[in-house]
Amino acid sequence: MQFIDQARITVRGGRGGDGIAAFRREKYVPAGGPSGGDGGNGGPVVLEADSNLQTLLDFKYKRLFAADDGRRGGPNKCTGASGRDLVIKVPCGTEVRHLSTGILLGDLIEPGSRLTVAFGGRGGLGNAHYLSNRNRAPEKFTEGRDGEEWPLQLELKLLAEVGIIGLPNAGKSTLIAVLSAARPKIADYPFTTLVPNLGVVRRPSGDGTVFADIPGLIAGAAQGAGLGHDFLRHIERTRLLIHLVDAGADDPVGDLRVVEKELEAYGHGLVDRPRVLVLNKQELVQDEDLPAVKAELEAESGRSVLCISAAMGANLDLLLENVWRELGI
Ligand SMILES: Nc1nc2c(ncn2[C@@H]2O[C@H](COP(=O)(O)OP(=O)(O)OP(=O)(O)O)[C@@H](O)[C@H]2O)c(=O)[nH]1
Ligand SMILES: [Mg+2]
Repeated sequence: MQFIDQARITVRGGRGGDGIAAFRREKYVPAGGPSGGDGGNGGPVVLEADSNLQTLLDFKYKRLFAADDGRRGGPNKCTGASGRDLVIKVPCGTEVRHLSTGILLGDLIEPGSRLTVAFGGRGGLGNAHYLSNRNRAPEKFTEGRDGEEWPLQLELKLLAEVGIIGLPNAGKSTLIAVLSAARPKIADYPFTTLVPNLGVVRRPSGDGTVFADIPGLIAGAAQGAGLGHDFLRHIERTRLLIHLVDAGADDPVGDLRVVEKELEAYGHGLVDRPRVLVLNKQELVQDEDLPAVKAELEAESGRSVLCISAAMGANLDLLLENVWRELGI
C-alpha cells in the first residue's frame, strides 16, 4: 500500500560574517597598514538520506532549519570561522521540491546521499583587501551576505507492509496506537477511522516496518458499502494482514465470516494473503470461556488464533513475533 507523506519546511543558509576595518599596531612598525580580516562564510543546509528514518513525521513540528552564521573577521587579517553545515536527516526516497514552483531539486534515494538545499552567504571583506597605492589606509570593508532561503516541499512515498483489518470498532486504531507512535482517533463507535492511519513499528533490529490501520470493513464492502471498498484496494499491496476480531462482540465467529467473505468477494488474491488472526479485547471474555471462543474461531478459519488485548497491552510481544516471522524478518 502506498501512501504519500509530505512536509513543508523552510531552509536558510547562514549569513556570512562581516569583514572588519582594523590597522596593524605593533611596536617598531610605524604605519602598519590595514589588517582587518574577512568574515567567514555562512553554513549551508544539507539534506542527507538516512535508512533509519521511515517517515517525515519529525518535520510536522519543526519547520525552519537555519544553519550557523559565519563569524566576523578579526584583526591581523584573521578570517572569521565559517558557519558549520546544518545536516538534516531525511528518510531514503525523499523527493525534494521547491514549494511554489514544484521544481524537483533532488531525490534522496541511496542511504548517505546528500543534497545542498541552501548555500550560506559569503563572508564580507576586511579592509586589508582594499589596500592600494592610492589609499594606504582604507577604512572600507564589506558586510557578509545573507544566506539563501528556500521553502521546500518534501515528499516520501511510503509502502505499508502490514494492514490491520476487521469490523468497525474491533480495536484496529487502538492496536496501531500501542504498537507505534501513530495517534489516530479512537472511540467506541463504528467508523471512527475514515482514512488509513500509518504507524512505524520498530523491529528488534531497530529498523521500522510500516503498519496501516484501515477503516472498518462491513458486509458488502467489496460492492462498495461503507468505507471498505477503497481501502480494500489499498491493502492489496500489503504483504501481511492482521485480522482483528472483537472478543466482546455478540458473535465473534459471525464477525470473522463477514470479513472473510468480503476479502473473498473482492478477489485480487486478498484471501490468500498471509494473515494473522487475532482475538482482541480478550479481557471482555471470562477466563474460563476464552478457550472455547478461541477454539470456535480456529475451527471456522482453520488458522491458529492469538488472543490479545490492545487496550491492556496483553500479548502484544507475541503478536509482533508472529508478524516478524510471517514477514520473514
Ligand atoms: N476492553 C477493550 N476495549 C478495547 C480494546 N481495544 C480497543 N478497545 C476499545 O474499542 C473501541 C474501538 O476502538 P478503535 O481502536 O477505535 O476501533 P477501530 O477498529 O479502529 O474502529 P473503526 O475505526 O471505527 O473501524 C474503543 O472504545 C477502544 O477503547 C481492548 O483490548 N479491550
Ligand atoms: Mg479506527
